[in-house]
Amino acid sequence: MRLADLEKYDPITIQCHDNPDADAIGAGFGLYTYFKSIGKNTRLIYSGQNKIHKANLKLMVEKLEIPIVYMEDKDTYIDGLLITVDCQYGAGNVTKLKADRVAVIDHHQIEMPKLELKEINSSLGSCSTLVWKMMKEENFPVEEDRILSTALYYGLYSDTNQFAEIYNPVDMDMRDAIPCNMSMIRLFRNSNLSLAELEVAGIAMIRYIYNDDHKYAIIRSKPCDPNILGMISDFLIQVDEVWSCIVYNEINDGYKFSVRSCVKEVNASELAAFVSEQIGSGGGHMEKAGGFISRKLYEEYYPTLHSEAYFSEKMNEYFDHTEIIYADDYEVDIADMDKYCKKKIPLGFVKATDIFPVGTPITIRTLEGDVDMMVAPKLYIMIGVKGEVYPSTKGQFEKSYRIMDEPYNLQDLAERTEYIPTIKNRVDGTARFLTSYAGTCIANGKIGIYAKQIDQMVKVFTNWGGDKYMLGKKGDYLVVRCDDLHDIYVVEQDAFLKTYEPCME
Ligand SMILES: [Mn+2]
Repeated sequence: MRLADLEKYDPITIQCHDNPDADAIGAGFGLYTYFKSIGKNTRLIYSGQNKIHKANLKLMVEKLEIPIVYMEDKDTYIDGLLITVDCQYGAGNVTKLKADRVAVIDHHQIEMPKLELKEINSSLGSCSTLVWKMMKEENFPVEEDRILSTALYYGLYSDTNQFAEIYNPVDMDMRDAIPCNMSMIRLFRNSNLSLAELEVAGIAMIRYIYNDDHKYAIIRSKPCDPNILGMISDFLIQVDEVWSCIVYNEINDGYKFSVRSCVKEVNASELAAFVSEQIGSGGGHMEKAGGFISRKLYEEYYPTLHSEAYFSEKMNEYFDHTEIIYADDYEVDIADMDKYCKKKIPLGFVKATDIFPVGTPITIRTLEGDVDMMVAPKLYIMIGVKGEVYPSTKGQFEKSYRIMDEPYNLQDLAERTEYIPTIKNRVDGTARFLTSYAGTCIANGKIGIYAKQIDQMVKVFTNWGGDKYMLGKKGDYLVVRCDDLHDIYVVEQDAFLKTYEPCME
C-alpha cells in the first residue's frame, strides 16, 4: 500500500496506540503533515485510559507543536478514513473506534491479517521509519521540514534504545539522512525517566537468574518504559561474571527485551534474533541489541511455558548447540565434505579504488548489517546472488573469476533482495550504491571448495581478519577453499544452492 492509495479519502483521522510513545507520535505526525499538505481535512488523535503524562512526550508535543488530540468519547463514528499508526486496528493496545474504512501503518508483527488496507513492515526499528519511507516514495521533501524530521528522528531514537538496538539498513538510512534539532533531542532525552521508573529499575536489579556455565544473566523487570530495559542491561553487563544478558518485561501485546554481550563469541544482534525467532523480531549490534516477542505467537508456540523458563531455555539452547571455529587454527576434516564448484552465473564485483581513494574508511551496508573496511590497493568487493557482500583480493579474484563484458544487472538483483547494498565514505559521509560501480564476472571453475551441510549452529571466525564471526544455522553450509584449508566460512543454504554445484571432473 502507498500513501497515494489513501488520497481518495477525506476526512482522514490518524490514531496512535493508547499510551502513545514517541514513535507513534512521530509517525502519526508524519502522516498528519503529509495529508494536511495535500489539502485533506486531517486530525491526529489517541484514546485509551490515560492522557500523555511522560515528561519527554509532553515536551515533544509542546516543542514540536504536534497537534495531537486526546479522544475521550470512544463511541464517536469516524467519518472518511481511520488510519491506525504504530498499531493495528482491533489489536489490544489501541482503542477500537467505530469506522467503516480503516488502514493500518505499523512495524509490529502482523496481528490482524484480515485488514485490507495495510502497510506493515516488522523488520523496521520504528514506525517513524516506515512513514518516512512512504513519504519519500511520494516525493515528499521530508528533509526540508526540520520540525517533522526531528519528530521522526526521535521516534526512531526512542524505539531503538537510543540507536543502540538499530539494525535495519533503512532505519540507518533515515537516521543518517534527516536533519534534526539535536538540542531538542537532548532536552527530551534528559526527561526520560520518572522517579517511579527509577524505582522499577532499582528493584529489577535485585533479582536475577545467573548461569555459571555460560556466564549469562536474565532479569525480568516490572512494566516500564522500554528504554529502561536498555539501561538495566547496560548496567548488568558491567558485572565481571556476566558475559551476556537479557533484560525483559511484559507489555500489552508481548515481551520487550534488551540484549547485551561483552565477548566476541556472542553477537548480541544475533542472540536477539535467536530468542525471538518465529515469534517476534530482534537485532542490533555486536554489543547491544533488542527485540520484541508477540504474545499471540508466544502463546501459540509455548502455551504452558512461563517467560523466565522460556528465556533460560533459549539461552541454554543457544550456548549448548553451537560450535565455534577459529579458522586460523582449525584443522578441517574434509573426509565428510563434498567438493563443489561455483556455478557459471554472473556475480557482481567492485574494485574498491574505483569508488574511493586508498586509505578511505568505508562502511558497506547490506541487509545483513554494516561491515567496516578500509580501501586497500587490491581490495575487491564481491556481490553475491542475494545481495550479500564479501571482501576478496585482486589475487584471489583473478584466480577464480573471469570478467564479463555485459554491465551488472541491477534489476535482476533488485528482484532477489530487499535492500541494494550501499557503500559509504566514513570521513565525509557520502554514500553510494555499490552496484553503480559493479562489473560482472563469472566463476572460471578452477577453484573448488569443500562443503558440508551443518546440523547445528556454527560460528566461524574467518581468517579474513576482524573480530566478528559468521553464523551458520542448521541447513547452511560450512565451506573451505580447496587451495587454502584455513579459509573457512559459512554460506546460507539458499545462497549456497544458487551459487554452487558439484564439480564436474
Ligand atoms: Mn513503534
